[in-house]
Amino acid sequence: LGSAAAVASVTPLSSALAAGAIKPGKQSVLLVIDVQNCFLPTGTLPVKDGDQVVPVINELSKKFQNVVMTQDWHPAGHSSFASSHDGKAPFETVEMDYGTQVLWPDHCIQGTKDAELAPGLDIPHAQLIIRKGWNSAVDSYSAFREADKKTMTGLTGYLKERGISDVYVCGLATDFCVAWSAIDGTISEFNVSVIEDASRGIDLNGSVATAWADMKKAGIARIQSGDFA
Ligand code: VGL
Ligand code: ZN
Repeated sequence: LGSAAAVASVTPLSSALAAGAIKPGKQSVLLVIDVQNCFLPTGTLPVKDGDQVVPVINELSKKFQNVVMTQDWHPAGHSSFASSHDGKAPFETVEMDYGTQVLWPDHCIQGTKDAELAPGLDIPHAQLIIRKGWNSAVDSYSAFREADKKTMTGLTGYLKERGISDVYVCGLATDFCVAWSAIDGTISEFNVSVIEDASRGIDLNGSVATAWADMKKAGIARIQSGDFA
């Protein structure tokens, strides 16, 4: 009958990262992006299967001492809303001072139920919730820096002051707030990884594939929740 040696001989060699290799320490943070009602399938800017990240992130968060979350947090009439631009529909674009802006349905309005964190999210030890997109004239996909590419949110300083060097990003949406946060994290000189199965994308015209290519170019590791010990 099958000996231990026979079993060992078929151990796969393919995985770049051994399952269970990552053990986050005090220099690591889990950055949970925009897991809010607005981005769940029943929200105002639904992300397909967005609700499926919730149990994955809950389990993952138990492996981190440090957890920071973000909340997309727009005033009514925000300039990223199609409803603020005459003749524009959601998912069209407009030119702003700071570049091309995708226009969205009204979403994540400050103080509304839609903007609340997903009710299933269970991360009592999260230490900071950073709200972004509150400037009515400037969007902020990134947790680190507004879309003008100049105005910092304060997250870089917070993490550096706490001695954190390794940032693990997950949440919604892979191709917008997750990717922009990850890339800005590398600009702030953190070691950044994105946890693919703890994230979901919106995918406008192939934007998920573009985001992964851009993140690869930036040196960001593409990992899975199963890569953690
Ligand atoms: C997001 C579009 C608009 C996101 C936020 O969280 O990815 N996307 N606002
Ligand atoms: Zn938004």
